[in-house]
Amino acid sequence: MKTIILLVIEWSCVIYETTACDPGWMQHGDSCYFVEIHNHKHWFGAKRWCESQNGYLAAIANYDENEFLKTQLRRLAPTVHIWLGGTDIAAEHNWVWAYTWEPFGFSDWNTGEPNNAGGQEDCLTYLVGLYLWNDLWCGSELAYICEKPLHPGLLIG
Ligand SMILES: [Ca+2]
Ligand SMILES: [Ca+2]
Repeated sequence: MKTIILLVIEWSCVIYETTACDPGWMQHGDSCYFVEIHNHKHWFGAKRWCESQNGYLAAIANYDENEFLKTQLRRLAPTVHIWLGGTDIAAEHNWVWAYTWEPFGFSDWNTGEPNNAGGQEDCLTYLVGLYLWNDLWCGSELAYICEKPLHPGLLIG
């Protein structure tokens, strides 16, 4: 009987370890997210930082993931727009997630966006406060959201 109880405890520990995100990262579904609201970077710098953490600039697959991130942003209340991992830098109006180069399957553009204002808006943001999507000049220094798989080795957008 004692052996069985010990086995159950060990089993629980294994489950806990494989379902936890790193400290400071938030779990939703099969991903972990890190929202950086103080250390602002341009889109390429933010992308590089996420990659240095074995992640990528967040790629939003569906309504549920989008609502989760909006809820976190309302709570954290960043004071600038927030970079996401979408871009049309390779081909104007062809929006893809830089992580996979797959086209958007879901979008949440603000009214009138993407407008490629000034002919130079190629990177995806959440608008501060509204948290609807906008295209913006990639060189803007903004907050950003990184994402990485909950289970390393699985590729999940
Ligand atoms: Ca553009
Ligand atoms: Ca725009």
